[in-house]
Amino acid sequence: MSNLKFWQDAIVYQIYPRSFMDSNNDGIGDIPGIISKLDYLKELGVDIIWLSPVYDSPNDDNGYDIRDYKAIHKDFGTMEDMDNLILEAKKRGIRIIMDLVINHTSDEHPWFIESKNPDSPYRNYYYWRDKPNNWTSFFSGSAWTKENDAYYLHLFSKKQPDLNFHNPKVLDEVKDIMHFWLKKGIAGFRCDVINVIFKNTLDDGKKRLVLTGLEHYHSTEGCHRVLKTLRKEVMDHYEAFTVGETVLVTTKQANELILPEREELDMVFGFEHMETDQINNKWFKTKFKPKKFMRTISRWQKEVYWNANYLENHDQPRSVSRFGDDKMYHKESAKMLALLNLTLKGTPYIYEGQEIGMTNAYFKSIDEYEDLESKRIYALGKKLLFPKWYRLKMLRNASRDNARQPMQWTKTGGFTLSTPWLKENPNKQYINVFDSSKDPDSILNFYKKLIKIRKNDDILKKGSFNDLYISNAIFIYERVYDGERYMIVLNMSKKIKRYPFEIYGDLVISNYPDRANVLRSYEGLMIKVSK
Ligand code: ISL
Ligand code: CA
Repeated sequence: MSNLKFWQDAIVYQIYPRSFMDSNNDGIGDIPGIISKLDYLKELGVDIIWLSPVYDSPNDDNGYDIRDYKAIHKDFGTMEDMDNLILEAKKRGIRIIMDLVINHTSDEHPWFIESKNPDSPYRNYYYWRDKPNNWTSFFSGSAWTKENDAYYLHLFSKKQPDLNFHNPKVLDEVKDIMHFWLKKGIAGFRCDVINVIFKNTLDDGKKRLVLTGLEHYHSTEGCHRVLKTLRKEVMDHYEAFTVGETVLVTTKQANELILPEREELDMVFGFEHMETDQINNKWFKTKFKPKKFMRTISRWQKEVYWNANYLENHDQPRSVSRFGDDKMYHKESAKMLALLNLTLKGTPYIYEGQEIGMTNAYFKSIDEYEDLESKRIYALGKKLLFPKWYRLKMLRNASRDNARQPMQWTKTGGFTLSTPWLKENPNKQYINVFDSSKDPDSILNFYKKLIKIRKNDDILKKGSFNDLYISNAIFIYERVYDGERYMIVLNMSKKIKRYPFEIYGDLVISNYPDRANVLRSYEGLMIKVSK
């Protein structure tokens, strides 16, 4: 691989607009707020911003329930603000990709409102049936809700009815929406739950602990057909790319979506590495087992054509709390994870706040949570007679609100002057951008250094990946390009470990001030190995 596409040669930064920066002090992050922080992102080394949804929405699922695909939510600003963001970002050499949520709309979308009438031409935009099947929703409970005399399908909340991609008109609408945004100069889309958009049949599914019905809509041929059409009729006309959010895919299924000759998507977010600390589903977390995690990452590195490498997003707990130690080894482990994130083969994605080591929320009461999924699981747990302390523990470990607390800009928060929509983390006192930028030893400055190294480095950008050693704590891999070689050595535990073999070479970067003959707690280093 010699010439990289722009999206292969980029650092992507995900912004969750509600939580990033509030410019008008209503407690909700907004687009002018993002604009005010573009210089910060530029300095960090960001090339592409992925914006979680900013479209008009009743906010049942914080914007993943869209009421109007061509309008900006008033909380976030206006279309003029959005145009301005695209422009201001461009001035700084930063491109923007948007979230494309097409598996479902909001139940307040005019199409859905129309579709409630059985005679409407919009009826067939959704799945309306006389009787529900046995499918269950991603947010637990039945995937069907009754409205008047019929039921409609929703794989997510009942305010997120699924669109019917058997109807060619739906596909036309989607094309039109994509053209609308691409013409404005955005550089592509992150495609929400894209591998479940096409339902083969609405037959009952085989009973599963979670997601009964999955086999009827996961990675279907119909989905591949839709993606090929969107690629050919839309994406190919712009300098733009797509990254699919693809739940429950194997490496084989990932390749079937992204191999260049397939002409579908450009890369996908896999979930397998995010599922290595759970039993069955994310609410039942096990202790973090580095070995399983590293093996999974390694397999994706070796088998998938081009990876979208991420450790966090707006649905996942904070990585330093989950895979590191956010107390004793906060700095060390956050930096070690940065090394992992930024030295793998593929496009690195950084989630807002990850670069300063923001941690999980550690809320103590259900009233502090905002996320619909958290509230539903809490209520379901109650029905199942799970004790309260246990339900709170489930949320503490896995709630999506862990990632959604306001960005910590200063000691006092710096996100808003009024009450933020979701409680800020009191650790903003010492985990914040302002202090981090002044401390040469901070996580933030480590990210900056590492990003700078990566930007000018063909080994990291183009080199092959081989794992050399994986144990219960240690991950050693090499990146090789044109006869040159890096070894990346990570201790993913707090235990002090012996090197499994000697490594000679020059230290390029590490999270400790010097090299020792053992691997210290959460030590991570990259060594250029002599020829
Ligand atoms: O976090 C999850 C639920 O436990 C995931 O399964 C998540 O729902 C799944 O990855 C799909 O996520 C995407 O689509 C959802 C939206 O709520 C998420 O925020 C989005 O990332 C529905 O649009
Ligand atoms: Ca605001």
